[in-house]
Amino acid sequence: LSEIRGADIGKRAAAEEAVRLVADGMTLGLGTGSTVAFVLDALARRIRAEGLKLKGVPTSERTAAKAADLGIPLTDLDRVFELDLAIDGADEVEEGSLCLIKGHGGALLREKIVATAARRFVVVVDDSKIVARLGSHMSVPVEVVRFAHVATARRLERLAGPAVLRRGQDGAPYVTDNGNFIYDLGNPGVTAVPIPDPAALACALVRIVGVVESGLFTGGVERAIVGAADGSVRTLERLRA
Ligand code: A5P
Repeated sequence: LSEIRGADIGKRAAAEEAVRLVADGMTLGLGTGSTVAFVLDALARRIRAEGLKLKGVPTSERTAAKAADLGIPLTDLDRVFELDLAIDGADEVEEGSLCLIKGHGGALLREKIVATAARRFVVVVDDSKIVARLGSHMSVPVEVVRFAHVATARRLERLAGPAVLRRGQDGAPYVTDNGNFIYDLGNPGVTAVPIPDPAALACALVRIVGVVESGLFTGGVERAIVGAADGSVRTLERLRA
């Protein structure tokens, strides 16, 4: 198995396990990313096979488009205020606390709003995403309003080290579904400094004027379903805050 294929097998295995938690009549938060794409496929299969009546709230335009293509009925949080279950991917999952880094797919703000509206929040990942300490491999995405974003980035740098404006493949700044920019904080590929207190950093980040939200998710994850390259699945529970 190539490495990429192995990760895909793990993602699909985790996704299919998570979709077993879905019951008829549920309202669902639908995350964003390649692992969630497998969730949507599995959900569509269950809708077709079992005639489940479900409604999903997508966390991105990308997820909304794929769900609509697959025939998954959609709604929004202006109509449904509380969701039974949200399923989403992550970029890093800290073992024990189940704190997350999210947003490398650019959807962190809607993902956090949807996760917060859900009674149960389940994360699906392949095993490469599990770390002992958050920030071991990945930078922390922060969504920032465009107005005065360079000044906001300076404040981010004073708090947390290098802040790099995310760019698309065309070299232009990446713009989120909400019309904002993203700065990626820290340089884990080079410095790999784990975050000592993710909850404290998350609070400090959103106190900076101009910051909309950070990709640090601290608390609220019920379980992480982790798929391996051999197709096996294990479940991590939260052991500490
Ligand atoms: C989207 O903004 C992210 O939070 C995704 O959940 C994350 O990037 C995981 O994506 P993959 O499932 O593609 O790894």
